[in-house]
Amino acid sequence: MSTAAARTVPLTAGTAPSGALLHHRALGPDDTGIVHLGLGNFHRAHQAVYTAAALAHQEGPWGVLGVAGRSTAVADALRAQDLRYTVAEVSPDGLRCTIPGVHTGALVAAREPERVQRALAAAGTRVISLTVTEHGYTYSPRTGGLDLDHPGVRSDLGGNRTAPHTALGRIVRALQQRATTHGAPVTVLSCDNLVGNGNHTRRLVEEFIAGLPAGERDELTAWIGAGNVTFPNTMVDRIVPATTDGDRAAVADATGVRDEVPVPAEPFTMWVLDDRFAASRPAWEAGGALFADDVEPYELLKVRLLNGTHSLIAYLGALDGCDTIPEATARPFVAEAARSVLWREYLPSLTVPDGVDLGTYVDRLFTRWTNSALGHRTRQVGSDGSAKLRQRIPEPALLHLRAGRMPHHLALTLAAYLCCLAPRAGFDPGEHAAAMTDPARERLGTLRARTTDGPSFAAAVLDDGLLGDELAHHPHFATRAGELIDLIHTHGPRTAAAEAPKR
Ligand code: CS2
Repeated sequence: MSTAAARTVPLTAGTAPSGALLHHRALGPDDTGIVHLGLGNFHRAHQAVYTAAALAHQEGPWGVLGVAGRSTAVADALRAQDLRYTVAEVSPDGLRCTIPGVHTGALVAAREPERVQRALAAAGTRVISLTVTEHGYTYSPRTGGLDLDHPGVRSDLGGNRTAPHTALGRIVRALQQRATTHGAPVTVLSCDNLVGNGNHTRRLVEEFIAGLPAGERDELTAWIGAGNVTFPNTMVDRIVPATTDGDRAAVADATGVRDEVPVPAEPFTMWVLDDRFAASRPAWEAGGALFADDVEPYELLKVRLLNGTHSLIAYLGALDGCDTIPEATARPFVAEAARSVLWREYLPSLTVPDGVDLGTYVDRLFTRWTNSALGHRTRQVGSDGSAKLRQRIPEPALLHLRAGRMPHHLALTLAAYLCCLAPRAGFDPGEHAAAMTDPARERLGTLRARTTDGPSFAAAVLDDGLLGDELAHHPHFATRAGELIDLIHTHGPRTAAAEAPKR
């Protein structure tokens, strides 16, 4: 639990950002050892910073080639800036600007797919890492397995080798290329908030391979099975909002240089990994990364206590008119609901890892959520709930339901999500809920239109597989969520939250 060592840029205009470079040797394309899928803010304020600390500690072939999926904006801006950008650590004490300086290229998969595939398959690439968000794994919420109905998956399995549309397709085609050419081993490193993210990625890769023609399938399966590819589990943590014009201006003020793509981030950062690398790795521990024998307890702690509670804060806050997470957490009814879901419903579903002091961890979560200088928005955390909630709600909810207890605040999380995304006619969830993006929005609207009240809507959503198969077999959970939906519609989120039993 630490931040990478870095210099602090004084908050005076005119300071050259090069004064804050975390890693000093200029890297070129030949230094690429990591190809990272997902060039978003999280990667640039997390793995890139740890890699910079590792390289500052010990030189090695660990430059990062960043690959955006479709969006060209970040990649083009980075190219125009010599692949440099600022990480602006935002806290109530001010701004601390650093430049990781670890990227060796920035590509866009949809625009230059051959270059991306070549890089993924290159013998010098020893790690393929990913931050493609929960949604980017193209898995079916119902089964947890590969979504064979996804148009991108269908196309990628249907022989689209050179320009795959999905992250899974890109990885599998590259593994095939590696297996049939140089055979150099590689680590596939998921850095997304999926429980058992390495195991889950491995399962999806295997399911993708199972869809290939027999000859290709068997050869690749044998090569992977021989230990040439590993899929370590990781727990990643750092709150990283989207960049605003205000961030660009603040960074320009602090450093004297205009950066089009700075990344605001909280000071806190944490990374816990399985040390199962097929072809070595950077010395990320130099940046504070922790290598543990069993990462799962850390993942559950983080995905449930932080991410799960975060979702409830975002949906209740948005429904109550809050633009930001700090604003929402400052509302007593939201903080109360957050404490209840965290202590009473998420916590009993996990084992706290040795060495983590729970009280300190939870206090720190609330401090992080109330970092108002950061301006993390409810619409950001609330977006893609259909992929996120599948990771957060079902297992803890089932644990309580099987023990004969109703997890009211997990039901409230689902209810608030559904009111944000598919409100009943005549109910205005507000601009922040309206701005949430979610691939399931249309589907939820259709289900809402087919049903008459909250309980029948919630039941239809669960039957549809939003939270997996099993929760649909507990109809009283849908009924409880549905009652809370109706309460939100008639009396608002405060009344609904007050209805749920207090801690
Ligand atoms: C958030 C996460 O958007 C979300 O769902 O809960 O992005 C959260 O900020 C990070 O996981 C913190 O590490």
